[in-house]
Amino acid sequence: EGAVVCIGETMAALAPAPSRSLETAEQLRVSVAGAESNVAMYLAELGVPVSWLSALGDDALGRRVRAAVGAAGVDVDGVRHDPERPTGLLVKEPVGGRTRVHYYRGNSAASALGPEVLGDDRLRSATLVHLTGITPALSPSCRSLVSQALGVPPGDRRHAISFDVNHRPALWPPGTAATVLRNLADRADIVFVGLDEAQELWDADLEPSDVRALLPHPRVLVVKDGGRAATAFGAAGESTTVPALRTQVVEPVGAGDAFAAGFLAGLLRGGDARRALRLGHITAASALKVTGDHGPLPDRARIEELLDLPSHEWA
Ligand code: KDG
Repeated sequence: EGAVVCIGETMAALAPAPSRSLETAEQLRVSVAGAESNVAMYLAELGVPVSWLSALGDDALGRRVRAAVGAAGVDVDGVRHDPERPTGLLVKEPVGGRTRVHYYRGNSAASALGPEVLGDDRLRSATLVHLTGITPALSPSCRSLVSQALGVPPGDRRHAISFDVNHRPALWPPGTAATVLRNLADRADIVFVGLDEAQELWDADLEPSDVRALLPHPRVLVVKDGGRAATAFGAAGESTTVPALRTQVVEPVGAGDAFAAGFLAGLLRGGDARRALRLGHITAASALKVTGDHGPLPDRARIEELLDLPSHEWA
């Protein structure tokens, strides 16, 4: 099992307690929000060696983010602190049972990342590089980073590339996002996309198998149908569907990242699609139970027990 490298922006996040309003709350909880570092943190917790490459401000929030990601067991030695640009900030606003997200990330340190990141030594020894569709929305240099990484044909790559579509409508216009994200996703080896996200981006009537028709090239395509199920489409036309675990949902933010980490850890351990999907659901459940992006995983013995359950006892 080789190392994973996750690349992307992480911000400091501020949020009132779940039932409090942003307009009146006297205290805000500080946490760390970044899709790729979430994946890295969960991978580390699942025992996969992983580094995170990014840029942060040379500021208190940047040091805080770095420390939090590092404390989860992720190698953060390749993260730069930019003296010119600040760490990005995300503010969560609870509105009618949902969470609205406000970004303060224009001209952040990470928005100045570019293809030079791909020269980091860690990529030479990596088995897998994880990217998301958030990065190409951040700036032209960030978009070049992702398109250069995916510009090398799969057969010529040193490492596999996983790509979570992660459409963030607040970051770019839907028309641009639809084309760019489809082209990038179709060049990755492993792709994650939500069914609702695919419907918003590409066509309101899509079924999971239609998403495969739109993205035919990835060796593995995972279509996640919210709290219901996830389906993995393989290279030989096969597909495997595993229902989600029934869990109480406190806040869904971060669950997609947790799912991706669990699925990737399952594959890297040599598991088949069914075990990888199960580990995805188990990891996602721990993110669903908390307001932050990151909740505690069940212990290893419990995880093994869940992975080995006969199908009729699962979910
Ligand atoms: O993926 C869950 C959040 O942490 C994530 O949405 C924050 O990276 C983030 C973004 O850009 O939205």
